[in-house]
Order: sequence, then C-alpha cells, then structure tokens
Amino acid sequence: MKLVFISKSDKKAAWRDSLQAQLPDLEFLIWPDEISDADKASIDYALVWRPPTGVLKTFPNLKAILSLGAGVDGVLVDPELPTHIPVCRLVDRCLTQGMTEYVLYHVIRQHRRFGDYEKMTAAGEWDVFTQEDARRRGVGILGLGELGRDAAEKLVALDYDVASWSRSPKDVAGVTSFHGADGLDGFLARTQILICLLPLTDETQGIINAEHLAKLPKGAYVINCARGAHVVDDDLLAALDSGHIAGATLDVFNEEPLPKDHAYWTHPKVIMTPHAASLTVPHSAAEYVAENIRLIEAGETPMNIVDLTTGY
Ligand code: NDP
Ligand code: OXD
Repeated sequence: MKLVFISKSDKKAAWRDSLQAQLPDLEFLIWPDEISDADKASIDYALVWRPPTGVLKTFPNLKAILSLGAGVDGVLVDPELPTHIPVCRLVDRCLTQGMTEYVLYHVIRQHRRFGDYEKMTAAGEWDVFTQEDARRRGVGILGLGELGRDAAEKLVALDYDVASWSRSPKDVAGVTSFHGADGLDGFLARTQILICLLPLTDETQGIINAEHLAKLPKGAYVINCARGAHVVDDDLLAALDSGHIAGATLDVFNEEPLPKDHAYWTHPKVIMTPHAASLTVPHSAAEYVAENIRLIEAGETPMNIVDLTTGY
C-alpha cells in the first residue's frame, strides 16, 4: 500500500513515523521529491493540505484523498480534482481540543475584560470592572459541526447562554439552535460574542459582512477561527471604527500570511494569531487517518466523506 504526502508541512517526518507506526505495511512517499512519474499509478492514497492545482489528477489509481485539515476548501478549489473517489475531512481529538481551548480562552478574555486589564496594567492604572454573569452573556457559534459542538458544550458547562446557527436544526443540551437563512437574524440579535466555525463554501463566504454585523447588538465581539474569507475585512474594520463592534479576535485571513501593511496589524481593537487556533497533531491525527485507510481496505465506507455539492 502506498501513500503520497502533499503538503508544505514541516511535520513530514512526524507524519511518516506516526502513520507507519499505525500501518507498518504503508509506503509513505513525499511529493514531489520521492515520487517519479513511473510511481504515480501505484499510489493508493493522497494525504494533502492545499495541494497545488492539477497534481491530484496525476495519480490515476487513488482510492481516496485524505485531508490533513478539517477544512477542505483548499482541496475542493482544484478544478481538476478527481471526483470519483472520496475526499475525507480530518476529525481528530487534538484538533477539536485545540479549537475548544482557543474559543474558551477568547470568550473568557472578552467576557471578563482581561484585555482591558492588560491595557490598564501597561498604563499603570488601577480600576475594577463590574463582573458580569455568564448566564447573561449571549455567545453564538456559526457552525455546529465537530468543532462548534465541542466548544458549545464546554461553554454551556461554564454557564454561558449559548446559541448555534447551522444548516440543519440541532438538539444539544443547553444550546439554543437556529438554522437556515431564516434563522440567522434571530441568532445574530442575541449574540454578544460571535464565533465563526463554519466551513468555507459558496454559501458562507463573506458571511461576516456589514449587513450581518449591523444585526449584532452594539458592543458585540467577533472571533473568527474558521477561514479568512468568511469576513469582509472592510466591513469589519468599519464596524470596529464606528464602535458598533467592540473588538475582534482573528486567526485566519483573506491572505495568509497577512500582508505587512494590512490595517489589522495595528488596529487597537484587533488581536490576532497566525492561523494557529488549532493545529493538526500528527501522532493523534495519524490514528484517525490510519483507521480510514483500514476501512477502505476492508471495503467499508470511510469516515467524514465530504459532500462535493455542499462543499463540506
Ligand atoms: P463540520 O463540517 O463538522 O461542521 C460544519 C458546520 O457548519 C455544520 O454544523 C454545518 O451545518 C454548518 N454549515 C455549513 N454550511 C452552512 C450554511 N450554509 N449555513 C449554515 N450552517 C452551515 O466542520 P468542523 O467543525 O470540523 O470545522 C469547521 C471549520 O473550522 C473548518 O471547515 C475549517 O475551515 C475551520 N478550522 C480552522 C482551524 C484553525 O486553526 N483556524 C482548524 C480547524 C478547522 P449542518 O450541521 O447542518 O450540516
Ligand atoms: C483545518 C485548519 O482546516 O487547520 O484543519 O485550518
């Protein structure tokens, strides 16, 4: 069995070791250095992150394309993507845990005004803010999938007033479910801290725009840890500058790395991380990838096949 690894990741060796520990018979070949044209027909699986356009179709006998990330926008963007084999998303314990840590940290930071305390300390000021009740803090999560759901459940455990917005209705204890286009306005109206955990698709691109930001209550806070293209940057900057939006935590950007002259770098109401909200951890993600390969080899359906019509 042979797998081609197509990614600029600096964790190639860790992936090779972790996958071969799970699947000792697997030959792990790194594209392009370890692949000759003659090898291509013998490759069974492609493990990929943002593969260059047209590369996947040069492997004629793939059984599946396995994504190194939860989001597959960087795979589906290829107009020559082979569509007769499954594309599988990554769902992984460490990826979910990392995202939940990120969301909880930034929600609590905003709710308890720890950012304001940091600024006061730096300015040598002493003051105490009112402590708000988490039960009165409306936290809204766009996307209640693998990542959104785990974050929602842990926010509920901390007593926040949590709502979600998804395509289909949800039934998660303590989470008020909104869904579909008709549910969006009601969701936004009660959301003081907005978290985006949607996949990037034609339907969700630009969803954090002037119209939707205006429907959030004044003083709302935005956390985007999904994809940069969910946000219309000029609209978010205008809402921050008008004071309608109190601040934003941004992990992902329309262009990555964020250009050095972008307004976000110096904006006093923006805090940023470099697409690091949650990273794929090879030793744990390899268990999931190996299990998917075992399923396919056993003639069974792999987990988390992407629906190419909805794009996630
Ligand atoms: P899932 O596919 O499990 O969940 C997606 C959720 O979004 C589902 O609840 C789905 O609704 C909802 N959704 C999709 N389209 C729409 C729509 N048009 N309208 C309303 N709801 C919609 O994804 P994950 O939770 O695993 O991952 C989410 C995203 O997080 C990834 O796509 C990726 O972009 C991002 N990510 C970012 C990372 C980072 O470090 N910044 C790390 C990992 C992921 P329904 O349930 O009804 O289908
Ligand atoms: C992912 C990511 O989609 O890392 O997994 O962004």
